[in-house]
Amino acid sequence: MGPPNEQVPDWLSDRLVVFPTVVDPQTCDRIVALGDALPFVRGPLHNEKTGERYFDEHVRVTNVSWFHERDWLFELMQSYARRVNDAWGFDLTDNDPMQFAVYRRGDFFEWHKDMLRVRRETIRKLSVVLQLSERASYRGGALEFLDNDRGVYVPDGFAERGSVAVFATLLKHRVTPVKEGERRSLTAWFKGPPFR
Ligand SMILES: O=C(O)CCC(=O)C(=O)O
Repeated sequence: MGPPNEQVPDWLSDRLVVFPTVVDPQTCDRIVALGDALPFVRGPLHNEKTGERYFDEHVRVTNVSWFHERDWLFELMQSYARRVNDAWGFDLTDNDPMQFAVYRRGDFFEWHKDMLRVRRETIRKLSVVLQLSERASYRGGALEFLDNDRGVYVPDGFAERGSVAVFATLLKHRVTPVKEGERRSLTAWFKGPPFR
């Protein structure tokens, strides 16, 4: 296990922090068992301007289930948001349900931002993603980030099971198609009043 953000380049480190292999395998197993037991639905998309849900198989193919409780799992995810936010200082007052995602062979999620432009009381400001699958158990399925000037960054450390990525919701990211095996992840979003 390395220190957080060892590998993230300077130009991205104000929008992305990676904590390599911080969640132990037993906890990952427990989360997978809980997530797999929940009802799955097709992973939705949201219209950036209206917030309306829609589906587009050219942009996203994944099945997801939802954790609604503010329990130990929420607190685990929140602890990483807090560690990063001590430095970033976003006003965080709220959260969305947490998303447990399963990417099977051929599944993917194209470039997108988690922050919508819809005016609401609270907006998503921080995304926290936990990698739940062993690196060797699937091929493809990489979480990648895009900066319009600098190009694509793939945090290699995040591919290890138990790794956590925390990023600003304006940062474009994608999950490349899974070529073999299955990949599972858990995502939490932390929200606060719109930026002024
Ligand atoms: O599964 C992941 O690694 C990321 C999921 C994601 O990008 C999202 O749900 O917005």
